Amino acid sequence: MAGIMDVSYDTQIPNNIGLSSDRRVLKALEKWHPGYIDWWKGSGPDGFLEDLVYLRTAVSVDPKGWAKFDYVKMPDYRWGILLAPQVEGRIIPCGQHLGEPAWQEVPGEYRSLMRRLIVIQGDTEPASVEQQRFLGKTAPSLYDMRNLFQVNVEEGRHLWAMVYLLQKYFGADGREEANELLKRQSGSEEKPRMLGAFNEETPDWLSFFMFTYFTDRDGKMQLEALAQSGFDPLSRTCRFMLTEEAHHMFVGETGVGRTIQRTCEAMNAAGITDPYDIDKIRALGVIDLPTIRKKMNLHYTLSLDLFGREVSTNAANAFNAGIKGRYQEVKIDDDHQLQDATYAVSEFTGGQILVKDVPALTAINMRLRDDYSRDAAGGVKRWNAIIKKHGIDFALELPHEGFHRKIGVFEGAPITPDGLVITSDEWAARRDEWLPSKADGDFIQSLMVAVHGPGEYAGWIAPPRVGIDNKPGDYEYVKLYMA
Ligand code: BYC
Ligand code: FE
Ligand code: FE
Repeated sequence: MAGIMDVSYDTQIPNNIGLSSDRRVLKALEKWHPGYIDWWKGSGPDGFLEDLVYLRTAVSVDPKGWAKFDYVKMPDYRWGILLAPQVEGRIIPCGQHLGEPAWQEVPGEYRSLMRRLIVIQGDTEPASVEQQRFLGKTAPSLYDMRNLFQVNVEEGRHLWAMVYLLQKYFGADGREEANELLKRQSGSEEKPRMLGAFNEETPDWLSFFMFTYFTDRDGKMQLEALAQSGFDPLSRTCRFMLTEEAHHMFVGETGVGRTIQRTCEAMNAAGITDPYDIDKIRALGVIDLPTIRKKMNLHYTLSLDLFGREVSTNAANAFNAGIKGRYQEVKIDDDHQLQDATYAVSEFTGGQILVKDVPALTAINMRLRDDYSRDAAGGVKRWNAIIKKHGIDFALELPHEGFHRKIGVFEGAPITPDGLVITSDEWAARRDEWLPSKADGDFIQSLMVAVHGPGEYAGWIAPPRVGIDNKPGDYEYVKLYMA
């Protein structure tokens, strides 16, 4: 029997929002659909349009079992509109409307602020697919290839999620924004994506894993903040997206972990104890730990920039309006309006790093970023445990907030990963100690060879401990189409 949590497949667009009886929105989405498919074919995974990929598709929004797995050609994937169930009597959890019933329509006064946040969120989703476009060709295994494509189709679905909100609640300008989301392109000179990190390259698989660990985690935190929105359809949309996001970060954490593990195993087998004996380690066909650290430094700092400025009136306005909450807003024990509260924020003045208390309302971005850093530290600890288990004297540590920043108080500041202020000349001279150099990139690129045998893995990465959907080690996660 179909329940309220079930997804209906009676229209071209699977949904749990009764789309078949909302003709206006159904029509608008059906009109947008061909452009989306064109975008997928032209900007999504390069090649692989005919291959059968073992993907999960949502059949319910019940957290206990929402997915089914099956072989699908990616252009035939059923991208749908899925909202978490409405919570009876939900109230606005923060800001000046605290305690009022959550909005089911967009209040006129907040329309443009709300639209802007939805557009920014929507823009990142296709951007990430574009950034990962060429990775399928060098997948280190069919297992990894399938995970890449799973992440890609779900980021595509996240675009649908935002486009639904634009089409349903924002009329003509929403429709216009929905079309624009298919026109901007990651890395484009004329029409780039909106946020910095989404115009960077994802040139190799270690970058992909770092991206899904660090940048998808920004996605998690921003979605958590939007899940607290007083605009209930946005909240429900983001709550379901978060259940998908967990897998993206799993792919990142285990991908980096397996890379580290393989490096440590190879070092042990060759009797190499010095992690800085880079030439010898690279000769084993694995990625040395210092280079892995540089990749981590890069992706973590690019992701910190995604939280915006430490002190932001935009963020204060969004919180005060009840459009965006804090991480786990309803569990925080305070007035949820931040009338007198303060929050500690770093400043960089006269070449010195100082910490200052500012009104908490203006430090909403900073607080979310701090929650992010705590969340991101968990996996780093688990990566270090792998290194330790192999008896190698090396540890990863997230760099100082002032290192390599392009947004906020530390923009362009010459600060080391340890938080030391140095001269700009010294920073430039030492850059390649801390961030991937051209030579590092070339070396990693040299390891990026496709491995297509079921159960086989490229030499630089360890196999996963368990399969997807409990499948055995030699499962054929992608059935490659031979033209
Ligand atoms: N790049 O007051 P501020 C994801 C702009 S990831 C370029 O601090 P605000 C995903 C800013 O727009 C999550 N520009 O800004 C992950 C503002 O411009 P205006 C994506 C930037 O608004 C992996 C000005 O600088 N979702 O889902 O407080 C794979 C002043 O800054 C940047 C969201 O981000 C930047 N990094 O904070 C797939 C949620 N940072 O207004 C998907 C929605 C700032 O002066 N977005 N600027 O012209 C927001 O909540 C906020 O807009 C931001 C920025 C947190 C991004
Ligand atoms: Fe996403
Ligand atoms: Fe994601």
